[in-house]
Amino acid sequence: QMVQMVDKRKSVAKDNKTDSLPVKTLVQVTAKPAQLLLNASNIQTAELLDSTGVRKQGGLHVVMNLDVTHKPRDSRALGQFGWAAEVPLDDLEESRRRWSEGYFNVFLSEQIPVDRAIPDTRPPACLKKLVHDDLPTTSVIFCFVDEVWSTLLRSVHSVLNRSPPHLLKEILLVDDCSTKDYLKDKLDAYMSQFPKVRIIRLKERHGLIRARLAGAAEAKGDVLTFLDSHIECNVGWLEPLLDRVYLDRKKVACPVIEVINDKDMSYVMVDNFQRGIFKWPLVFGWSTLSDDFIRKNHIKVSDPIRCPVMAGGLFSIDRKYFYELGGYDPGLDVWGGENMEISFKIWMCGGEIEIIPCSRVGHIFRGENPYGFPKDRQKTVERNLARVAEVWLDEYKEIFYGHGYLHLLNKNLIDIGNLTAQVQLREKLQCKSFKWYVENVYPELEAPLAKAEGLVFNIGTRKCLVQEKGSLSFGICDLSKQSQHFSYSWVRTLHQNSSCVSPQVTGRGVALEPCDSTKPHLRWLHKSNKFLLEHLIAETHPQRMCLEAGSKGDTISLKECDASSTYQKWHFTHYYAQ
Ligand code: LR7
Ligand code: MN
Repeated sequence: QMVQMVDKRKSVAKDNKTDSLPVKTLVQVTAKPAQLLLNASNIQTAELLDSTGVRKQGGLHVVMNLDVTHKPRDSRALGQFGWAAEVPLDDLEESRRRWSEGYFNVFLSEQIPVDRAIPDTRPPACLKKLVHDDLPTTSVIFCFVDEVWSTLLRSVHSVLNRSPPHLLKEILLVDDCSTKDYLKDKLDAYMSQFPKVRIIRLKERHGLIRARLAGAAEAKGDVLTFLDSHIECNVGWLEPLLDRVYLDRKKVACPVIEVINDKDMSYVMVDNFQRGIFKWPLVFGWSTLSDDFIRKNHIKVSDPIRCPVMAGGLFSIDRKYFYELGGYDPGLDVWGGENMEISFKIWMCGGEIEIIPCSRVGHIFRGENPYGFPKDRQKTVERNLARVAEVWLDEYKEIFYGHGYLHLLNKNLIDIGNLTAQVQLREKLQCKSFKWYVENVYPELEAPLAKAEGLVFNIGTRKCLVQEKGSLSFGICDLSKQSQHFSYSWVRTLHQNSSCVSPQVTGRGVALEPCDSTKPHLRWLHKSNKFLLEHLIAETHPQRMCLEAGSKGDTISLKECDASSTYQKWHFTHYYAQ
């Protein structure tokens, strides 16, 4: 039976490292759930449940697995068992007024016990799964700014109540310079009853990225576990995460992130087989594994799922490994982009990111940030993303910029800060290329390096653009001639190799000059259905200027755009994106 207990999952190909691990003693996940049988119709009137959460009598309809806190549960308490709570009519006004304190139902949250039970949403197979008996310890790091009192407490209680004490080294609360009074003396006093909880106070607002780094610097556990400050850890959440790190210190383990409803505070189970992905321009999202993929790879609901990127807020990572990776880029400000940074870094520099279905944590998803940004929110996030793109995306960064971020290329207007240390780190760690990442970790990503390429056919002259000895002309279209191959890039340049088509300073001529993605005058607007090649700098001018072929098919120049002129219509052989 021992052999059967060894981790032999191969959720995605190439995950065979763990097979060779020696078999050590395996133990049951400590949060062996109490099976709670509830009578759905009786629950409103039920008195206290016994210490395991089991009610002894009654007609039993609903079967739920709840956690094993050894305290009686008041089944009448609001939100108990993760059920939806309702605001009494008389309090609607107040609950609406207080919404913006956290951008969720702060009023309701306050009425819900800080240590409520929630349904055990783990796939049934998890209950039989064993973990190693010599798991590493962890420091749990919560950083927060002006977090709502009740949710901060519920987050901490869920960790204290549902983590095996011998694995929980400490809980570090990093206060990112909150302004709320209750987060000062009152919080100190409250937390002083828990010897494992330590509060670290930052003297100035650092943002969540540097706040996490400050927490990590103080941590003494073998593993760092980062959590948002409005979560509820489910039963048995910790051991499966630590077990993955134990199996391979370069595995970074994320729980399944479930939903604590912002309106009624109910705990909602999420679908299985979801992985973290991104779309351009580096926008995080979830994607469900296809049935086909699940079948072909024999993936079971309890198997780890390899993720191209993590959501960001909730994960366990070996402490020393975190530092080997250089932690986060400390140049990232406040919020955003750090999940992309750490994800690319982990994969490209030899690690792996997994979602562990047997580990589940609820999170309040909010429509807005309940705290201010020291600088403009949009500018902060896009600056962070530009740093990540510059350091990690190689030639693919043009795709990022091409999706609405061309203005970030104007280094005179936007200062994304110094990247030397990050670039050096990538060299020192000998990380793989982004091309490798796309091909091996996230092959589903659509990442064509040009928007269009091939011959540039002019509809009026029926000839193709040619580059000869550094100048532009026309010729009979011939795919076999490299001199006729051009690309239309994501940064909107029309180029052949590193020579870009550029309007001349004087007159209306067009020439070639070395490409430089930061130069706005090298940008052209072209859509496959509009055919024009419009000079982008002209966008703001009263007269829009477009590339036009001379009617004899030998000259090329800039003319006022005229959508009816076939001499201004151009077509590439291949289009990869609109
Ligand atoms: O300046 C700040 N200082 C902080 O300490 C800003 C925030 N914070 C704290 C904040 O109090 C909270 O505890 O940092 C934590 C995360 O901030 P949220 O809850 O406002 O972020 P989020 O849940 O909206 O966003 C997700 O993306 C962020 C990008 O930077 C972080 O990675 C969050 O941790 C991350 N949250 C999750 O991954 C939970 C699941 C969300 C999804 C998908
Ligand atoms: Mn959050």
